[in-house]
Amino acid sequence: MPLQIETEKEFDIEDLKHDIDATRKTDRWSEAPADVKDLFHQIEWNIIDGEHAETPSLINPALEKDVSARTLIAGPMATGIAEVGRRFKMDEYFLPEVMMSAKCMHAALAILKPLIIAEKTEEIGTVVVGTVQGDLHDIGKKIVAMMLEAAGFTVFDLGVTVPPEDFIAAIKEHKPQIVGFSALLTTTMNMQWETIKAIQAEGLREQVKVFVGGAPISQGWCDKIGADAYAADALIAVEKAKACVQEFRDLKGGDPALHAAMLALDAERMAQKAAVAG
Ligand code: B1M
Repeated sequence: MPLQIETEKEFDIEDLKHDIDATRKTDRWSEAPADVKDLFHQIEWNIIDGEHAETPSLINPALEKDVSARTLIAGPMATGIAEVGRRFKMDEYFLPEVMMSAKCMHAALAILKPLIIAEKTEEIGTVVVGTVQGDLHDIGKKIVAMMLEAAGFTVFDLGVTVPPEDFIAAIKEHKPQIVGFSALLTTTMNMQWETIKAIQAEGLREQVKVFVGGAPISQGWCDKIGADAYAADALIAVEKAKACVQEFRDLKGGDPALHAAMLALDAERMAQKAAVAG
């Protein structure tokens, strides 16, 4: 069976045509009190409009109304940045607008991070995370890192565009049970695999469990590259990380057949490269 390498999750083009206003009819915050609902709409639009200087003046009042940091992240912040992504994909937004929206997300996360981390009550393990080499996206990885910390992990966040050798150095230095790679681009997801191979070549693969995540990543990709766990979002990452430290040996390192096919494909690619190089 030929190996299918997925490059992107499927989008329905009809869905992408709909502005967030169209979904307003469904009244997404219907369970919230009217004043909170209004704030949620403002936070969502603050992110879509990229008005980062105003972000704290919306986040703080929401917290004062006893809205939790987690609700803000999973609610209006998530829907706001998702709409930015949709507009970018439909060429309604360009890079400068996306950068302004990312600044709003960072401004909000700076306020929310200490509140999330204050939830930490126990010490259950160590995790090293980073966004793989070539990739600058870090909003989702920061959320994953702070949720892991709240759950009791000590987290070493290596930042963005992290080369394999930096992951290797961090594994040697911090001796984590888990190392996590985030990738948001179809062009950088392969760096997750390159990093696993580098860790393996260094003789460290047996010492760590490898977690992968990011918008284009899937369980199928995780299985092919021989990673141990895929998490679609921060909460799943936390659940799997907790299970991992409790049942360390049970995570499986991908699907053996798919991984073997991937290795064969890689060997073929390397042979072709070598032939071209002379
Ligand atoms: Co970029 N970008 N971007 N961008 N950007 C995407 C990813 C894109 C899908 C937009 C689109 O076309 N709709 C598209 C990728 C398309 C593709 O690869 N097929 C894209 C592109 C093309 C680009 C550039 C190439 C644009 C250009 O230059 N022409 C460029 C690349 C730069 C680079 O990295 N080398 C670029 C740049 C940027 C900005 C710098 C402007 C900015 C990033 C700022 C920053 O992060 N500091 C940006 C942004 C903001 C986005 C979108 C709009 C939003 C990403 C985001 O923060 N989402 C994004 C659109 C989208 O994703 N739909 C897009 C919110 C966040 C909470 O979700 O990151 O998915 P996410 O994280 C989730 C899960 O994925 C998971 O948990 C998180 C929380 O629930 N998760 C993990 C993530 N990491 C995990 C790790 C784990 C486990 C779970 O374990 C280790």
